[in-house]
Amino acid sequence: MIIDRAEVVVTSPDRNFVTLKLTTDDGLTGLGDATLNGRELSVVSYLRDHVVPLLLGRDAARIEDTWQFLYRSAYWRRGPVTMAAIAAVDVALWDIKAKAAGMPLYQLLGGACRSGLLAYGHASGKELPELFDSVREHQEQGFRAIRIQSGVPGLVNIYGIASNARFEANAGVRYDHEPAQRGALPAEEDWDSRAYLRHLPTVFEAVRNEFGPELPLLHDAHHRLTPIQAARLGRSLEPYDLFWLEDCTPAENQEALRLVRRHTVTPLAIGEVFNTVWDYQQIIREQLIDYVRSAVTHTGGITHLRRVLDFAAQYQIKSGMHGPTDISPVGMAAALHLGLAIHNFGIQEYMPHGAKTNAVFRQTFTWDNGLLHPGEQPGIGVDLDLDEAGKYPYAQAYLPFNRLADGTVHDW
Ligand code: GCO
Ligand code: MG
Repeated sequence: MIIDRAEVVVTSPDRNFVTLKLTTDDGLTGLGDATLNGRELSVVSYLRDHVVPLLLGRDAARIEDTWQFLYRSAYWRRGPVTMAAIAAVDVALWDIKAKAAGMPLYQLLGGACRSGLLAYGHASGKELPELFDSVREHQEQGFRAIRIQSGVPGLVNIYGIASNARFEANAGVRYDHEPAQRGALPAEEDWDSRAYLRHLPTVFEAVRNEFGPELPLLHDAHHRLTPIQAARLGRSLEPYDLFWLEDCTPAENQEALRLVRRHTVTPLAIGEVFNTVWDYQQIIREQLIDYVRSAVTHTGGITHLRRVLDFAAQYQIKSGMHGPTDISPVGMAAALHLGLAIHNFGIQEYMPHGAKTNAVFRQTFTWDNGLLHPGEQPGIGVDLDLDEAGKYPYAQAYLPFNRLADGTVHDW
């Protein structure tokens, strides 16, 4: 099992994806997702220019050693580009090892802890009727937990709201919410925290009145609030019994969450932009969160995210892995194997990909009665069709950014 080929494949079926494909001298192949939304080519360069030359000739069986070598020998540690590149290598090696063992990856990780993974989908609407329709559509698709994002009076373009117009202008595909847009410049969105804080509790009240008390509801504040605003939001949403409130503050200031926690019992989820266990050190040890949002793709792969989740488990903190459309089917498959095997699984975010993406990445996962399962094919269960991938060259795309009414740039 010597690595003798390493290819970095960039394809843009419905959006950009970066995939690492490793091939061993005995013909086994492994895939890893290295997609970093809006900054894809930096990871391509990191892999092609600096990592691929180090992989050729290495023993593919030595996953932990390769992880430590890539992390420690670079000297410049952590960061989204580095950790996405290491994640891609790590997942590709786990894929190869599981194929060599003739097992689906979750078996190699210790076997299933449950029959399937509870997943949540994204309902959104500018106004309540549109939002209610979106919730109903998700229930019809089988979702048993639903994220709620709503328009805010006075704001025109805001995070989390699906828009047909946007996708006609983009790839012609309507995802529930896909923020990155093709083009030479990032789109500008609007923000006003006071208007949002006034409006959101009324939305949750209306949704609870319409759909009853049982449906698990989630919400993403997308890093926009100050600690005291986040505390107020958490408290004002308590009557509506959220499954979680996500990214209430820009949590690279881990201490901010002490203040939020002091004021609210709404469960908190954080971490989709984190990439190592060090980003979680204080908030896990001090029990300032309830769910870890990191994706396998952005957190150093199966090897490192498992370490984060094992640390979290000591504090009854659960997984809530990031699963938007910018996590490729390869990254999603890795998440499903890990989620099935760990004891402290909480919930999996699930935004289905478009038809073109599914033709590039052929998958074995199943979606049944609100539960995801990675399937039984040896490895992670994804095959990359290089002919299909070749049809869709990279297209420049950016995530949007926010400005306040007076023109100040705000956290997006
Ligand atoms: C989520 C996320 C996404 C991100 C996107 C950025 O909770 O799913 O916040 O919507 O904005 O993944 O690339
Ligand atoms: Mg989020």
